[in-house]
Amino acid sequence: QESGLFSDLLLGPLPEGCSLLEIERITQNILQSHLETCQYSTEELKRLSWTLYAPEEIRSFQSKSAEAMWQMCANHLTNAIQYVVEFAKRITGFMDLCQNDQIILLKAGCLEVLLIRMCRAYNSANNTVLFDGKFAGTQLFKALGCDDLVTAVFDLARGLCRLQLSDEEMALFTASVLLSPDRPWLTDAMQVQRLQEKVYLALQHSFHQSGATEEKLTKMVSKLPTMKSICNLHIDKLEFFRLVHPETVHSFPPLYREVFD
Ligand code: CLR
Repeated sequence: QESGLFSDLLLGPLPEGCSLLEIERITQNILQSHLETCQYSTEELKRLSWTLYAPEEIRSFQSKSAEAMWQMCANHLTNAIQYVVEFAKRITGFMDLCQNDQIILLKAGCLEVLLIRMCRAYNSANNTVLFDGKFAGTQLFKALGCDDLVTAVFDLARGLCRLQLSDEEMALFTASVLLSPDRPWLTDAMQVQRLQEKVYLALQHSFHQSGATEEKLTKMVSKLPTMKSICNLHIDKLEFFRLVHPETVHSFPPLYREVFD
């Protein structure tokens, strides 16, 4: 475990006005916000994790129309996005941003946050994820006609799962992803950057305290490009689906359309 004066020196000075006390306050605020808005408690997920779909149920999902399956997934994603919005609102400092910037950060970051959160609801022992009350493998989503996207999402979940993030690490990581100052069209990117720096320090601090190595943080950060490409692939798939079924996309939840369409 690396700790003490050398690692403090390597981490560099804390930004102005960011004492250890403040870092601890930020950590508690973000951890609590995460726990209150993560949709399923760890115990609930554990209890559900062996509730699998039966073969005939899987077949019935597979024989749904693409429209019906897209609609169902869009509904579930929209529901999950609402929890991410609630998470953001509870982060100290987020509500101090202008409304324009709040919306930009949420639109740009909510799917990435969901992809990170997904690993809580993912079982790597059998490559399944919680979907509509039971655990489902990739084949259940066949009717979407997006096998490459679905496989990429599951692969990412498996990779993130391997890191065995604690709730505190996940809370701080999702918050720092949400508070990315490089999103296009931000009015006050500096204000976002100051917030993100503090969250990132809290994340580093959390790693040092738990005895985790810098390598874990590096691995987490190295997943970001994959997440970005999954977000882009999702936009592409939606665009193509809209060409074929414009009326279905029209009936997707307004929040889903506002974020992705
Ligand atoms: C992510 C973590 C959230 C709860 C949640 C809700 C909906 C789930 C999502 C999680 C994981 C990914 C998911 C999604 C519904 C459909 C989607 C299973 C568990 C799959 C990968 C299909 C995406 C297809 C697109 C074309 C819409 O707290």
